[in-house]
Amino acid sequence: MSRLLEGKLALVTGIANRWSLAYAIAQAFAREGATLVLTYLGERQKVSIDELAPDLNVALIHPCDVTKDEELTGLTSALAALKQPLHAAVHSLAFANREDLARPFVETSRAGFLLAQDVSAYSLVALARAVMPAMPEGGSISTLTYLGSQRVVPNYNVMGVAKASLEAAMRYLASELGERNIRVNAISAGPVKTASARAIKGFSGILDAAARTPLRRNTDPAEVADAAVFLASGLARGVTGNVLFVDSGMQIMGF
Ligand code: IMJ
Repeated sequence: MSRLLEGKLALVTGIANRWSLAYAIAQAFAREGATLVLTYLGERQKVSIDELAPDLNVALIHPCDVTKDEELTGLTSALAALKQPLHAAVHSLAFANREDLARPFVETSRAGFLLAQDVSAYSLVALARAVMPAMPEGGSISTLTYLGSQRVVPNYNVMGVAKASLEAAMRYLASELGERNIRVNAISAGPVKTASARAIKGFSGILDAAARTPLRRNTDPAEVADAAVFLASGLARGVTGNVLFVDSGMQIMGF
């Protein structure tokens, strides 16, 4: 059986722990034959990644704080040192201050707003610029987004604005990088109980909405991961600038 990512090198950011969507994506990429470059933020994530990496097919584990320009140029250098073309990159990163996901949106501070934009949206632009030199043969950049970018989801608040910005950035990048045969897309995942979601008050109520989705179930990280495999693979060679919903169909419902 041939595998969809055989012989490809893929960068996966945002593995915080075994529940991360990025980890499900890394597992699916490895299953499909990809060699991986993983980035992490801070010592706690490094410990997690070192534990998970042996099951993947990892060529490099590299620190990367996307709010620091020098860490992104460091990533560019580390990719160049591998001396093999990069075919895919996955951006699976977001952060907002906890209090901005709990109090009224109108209370959002300037600093909190800018922090969410920096980590969750601008980082896609910065990451795209950092990986471009390693993609001489073209490639695929995918990011993770959420319905809260287009609709009001209780408490999503400043992250909803950041995801709207992320999706728009994805389209502008798709438009510009197309001439290099680099495709840029977003996957809009339904609610999944990751570390980023568990921290949210009322999250189990959100999961109960699964009963009203067309597929009558919650989103499985493996479903998101298989969509990421598709976008990174040649099967998606004509797909760029899209938001692909992997959400049991929740997005189409009006009640
Ligand atoms: C997050 C907040 C409110 C509602 C939410 C979420 N729903 C879902 C999420 C319904 C599914 C998770 N999600 C899609 C996110 O993008 C989460 C981002 C996030 C989470 C945290 C928690 C801990 C923290 N900062 C965060 N920043 C971003 O301190």
